[in-house]
Amino acid sequence: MTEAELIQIIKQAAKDEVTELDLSNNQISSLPPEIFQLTNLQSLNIGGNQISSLPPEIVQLTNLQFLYISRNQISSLPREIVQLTNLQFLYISRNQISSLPREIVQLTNLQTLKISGNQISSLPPEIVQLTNLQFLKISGNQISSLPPEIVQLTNLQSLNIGGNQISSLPPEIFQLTNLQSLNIGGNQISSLPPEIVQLTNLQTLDISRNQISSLPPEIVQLTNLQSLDLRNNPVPIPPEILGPKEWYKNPGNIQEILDFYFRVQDPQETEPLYEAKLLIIGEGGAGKTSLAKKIEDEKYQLQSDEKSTEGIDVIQWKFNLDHGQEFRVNIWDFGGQEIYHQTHQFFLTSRSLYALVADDRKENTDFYYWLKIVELLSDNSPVLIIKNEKDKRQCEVNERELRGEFLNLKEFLPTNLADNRGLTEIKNNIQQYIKQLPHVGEPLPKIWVRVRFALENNPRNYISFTEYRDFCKLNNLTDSEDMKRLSQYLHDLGVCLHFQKDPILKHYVILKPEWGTTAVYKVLDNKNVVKNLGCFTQENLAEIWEDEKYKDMRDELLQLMIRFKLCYPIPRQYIAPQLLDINQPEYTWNPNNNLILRYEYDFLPKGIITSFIVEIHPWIEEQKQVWRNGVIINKDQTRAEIIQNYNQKEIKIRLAGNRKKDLLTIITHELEKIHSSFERLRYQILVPCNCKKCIGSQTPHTYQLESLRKRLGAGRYQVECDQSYEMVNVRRLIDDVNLSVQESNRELQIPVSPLQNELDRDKERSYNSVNIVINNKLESENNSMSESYQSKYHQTGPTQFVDTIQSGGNATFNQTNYTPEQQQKNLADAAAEIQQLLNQLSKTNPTATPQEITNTIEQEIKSNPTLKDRLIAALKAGGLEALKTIFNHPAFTISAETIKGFIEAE
Ligand SMILES: Nc1nc2c(ncn2[C@@H]2O[C@H](COP(=O)(O)OP(=O)(O)O)[C@@H](O)[C@H]2O)c(=O)[nH]1
Ligand SMILES: [Mg+2]
Repeated sequence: MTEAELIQIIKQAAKDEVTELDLSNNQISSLPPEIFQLTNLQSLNIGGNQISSLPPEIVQLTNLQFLYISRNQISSLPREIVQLTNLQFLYISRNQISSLPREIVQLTNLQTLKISGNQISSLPPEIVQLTNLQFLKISGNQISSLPPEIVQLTNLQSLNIGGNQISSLPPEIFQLTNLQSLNIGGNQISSLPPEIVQLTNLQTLDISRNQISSLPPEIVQLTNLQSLDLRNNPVPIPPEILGPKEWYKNPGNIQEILDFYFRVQDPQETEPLYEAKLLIIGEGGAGKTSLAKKIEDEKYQLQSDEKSTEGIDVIQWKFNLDHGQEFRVNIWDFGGQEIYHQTHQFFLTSRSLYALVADDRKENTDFYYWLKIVELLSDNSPVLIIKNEKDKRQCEVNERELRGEFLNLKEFLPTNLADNRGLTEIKNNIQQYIKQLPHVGEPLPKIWVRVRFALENNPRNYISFTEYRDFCKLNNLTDSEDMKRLSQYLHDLGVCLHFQKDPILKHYVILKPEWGTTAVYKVLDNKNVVKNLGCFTQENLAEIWEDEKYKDMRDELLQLMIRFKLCYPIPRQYIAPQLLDINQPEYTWNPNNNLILRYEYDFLPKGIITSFIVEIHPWIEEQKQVWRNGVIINKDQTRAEIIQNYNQKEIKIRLAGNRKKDLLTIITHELEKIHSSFERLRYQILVPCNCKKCIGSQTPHTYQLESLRKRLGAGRYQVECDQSYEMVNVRRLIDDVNLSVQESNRELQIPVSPLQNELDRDKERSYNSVNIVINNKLESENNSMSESYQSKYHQTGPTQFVDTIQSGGNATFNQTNYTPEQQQKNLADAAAEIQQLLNQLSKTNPTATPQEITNTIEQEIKSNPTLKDRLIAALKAGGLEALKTIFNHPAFTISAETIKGFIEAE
């Protein structure tokens, strides 16, 4: 905004005698004196500008109640500000203020004071006299202690002192009984005093990023507490339970956190689990299988024609710890084929030890790839490099260079497996490093360990969830929530597979993950499937999985493939995109008026484009324009071309047609979902220039999205094009590609676009068309009425509708589109929509109260006439029982009676 424009606005405001003025985010660097004549102002927002000082004349705005000056460059407040005694809300966050004037005490009406992100090292003691304060936020400063007098702020409801240098809390703080929210994350607090119990109104407590190693038992008495963030503290609670690593996501379920913690506090109740994974990786033929076998048994004879490993083999190796306890190592031996790379993200887990076997006979092309992928997926787990010198040949590895780049590289160990040279050293090192893995040996509930032991000694490849429940009961684990928690924990540890959210797979606990993966890879390794460029049929599967151990589980194995994003259905067959033709098919493309976006990766793991193809498959042009490195999608007269160039480490997107922006949003959303499964994936999004010269060009100048955002954040609203030297508007560049939402917020956003819903529905429909009929055994396993009712409708996806054919226990596949009675379809469709809504809720707001959930559903019913009609139909056909089925969700309990009330009211 130019100075003249600003003065114009102020003049107008004076004329209109406005009481509110919003001048935020306008690149204003100083306030013109005219503004201080707007004495009617009650609210002034000048946030997000480049104002470096606030003139004393501000005092003239005596009616101000709300003053927002956050995100400027103000280094000190004028003393006069304290005369604005009508102020109730004062926001001065993210400036460069190093101290507050003592006289601030005069602002006796202040209710909200936010001064986070400044350089304040101590609070004036007088602040405690602001007894009307309800919200106080002083996070991100350099405060090392709070005055005991803080107790006087009796009206405080929310106190945020996160990100300071506070090492202990004054006991007086616990007398602030009106506190509902307390954030002390990111300090140096090492204990939480029992007095916390006095904060009976507390709803949210954030103590993440501190040094807390124990919790006072009293904390369970805080019955209003709904959210407890303990992430990044040395507490003996597995990170899976504490919650997702991303700070901006909600922490884990508080009940689970407290349950777990207090159970493990009782030594009678716990036992350490000494168990961890060793993953052996490297190229085919490097000697991985030989190494695994040699670790297990030194006398193992090398095989001259060792058949190369299919899928994954898991071998157990046990050794004794110093205090006699047995340590169990699960050695995972990976087949080296490239085709397996796509499932790595499911198995290369953190909290594991890695052994990368190097063999210098051939060029180690994949060597670097492996190190990168471990770095990417496994949260800096330690890696040992085993230099397999096969006889006397030297294995050259550039140690120094690799150590410089990969900080998780621990040791380089030479060996010759033929005569066991170096083997003892390797085993010693494995023991050393595996013992030190985080969370190894931490106490676990005794019953968990017992169930784990029982499962481990079960020779079967998989058991049904009902059998799993029986196992648990047999071992005194009776709480059904706890059963699920344990299977989740074991799944996270990589001990077994249990996809709790998958409508088919949730019915099984796969005790031997290698059984599942080997089966899956049998398909991808199959000669016919390879010859047919990834295309296969039910008949092929029946043949590939004819073995006894797979026969009864074909549906589930196929579902596992879909879960792993290894294939997608098209009418009468399936496509595994990794095996598609490498050559780009012929197609026409109109280069006029394209929207272009590029992803540039620091390191591009394999499998991103093929996963993307699976995700977007319903919209593939004629189900034909797809190849191993790219795809054309066609939706509502809009086409998009998405091509991966592996060597350039980039994915290029071009769109043509009417709804380019909408379609691009879907594409970026799907890509980002895939990216988020790689913990440390780094990439740039390149946004095309829209200046006169670049617009419509196939080779426009591009800007990094991230630097555009930074630019905006720093209040720079224009940027020069490198090709035309024209100045272009930064915000418009970002808006052009629909990426205006902050990266970190994108996750939190529910993708509400109708187009996204359409894709999700089309996907479900596509999986439905497979029309898998689950074995009858499933039906008999579900003992509760509503669950078995539900399983009919939820088999391959949340929107599944299946026409159940009693097929004598065998899986039958039926290619016809479903044509059952309309009533049932209504029920299935309504269930699908509701499940989707609930899944979304469970992700975005896992701690939603029952009231919040019902409100959301009520709104959805009101605003979605189709859903309403379906629900009415379902209610008519199936009564309350039908509603119970529809609203059955693992994360939430919803009262069907209440829902019935809504529907009837509508
Ligand atoms: N002479 C010799 N042969 C080895 C050594 N390590 C592995 N081999 C042989 O190399 C071949 C491939 O080994 P294997 O363990 O199957 O490799 P993988 O594909 O990485 O699992 C087999 O024939 C092994 O017997 C070694 O140290 N010395
Ligand atoms: Mg092998």
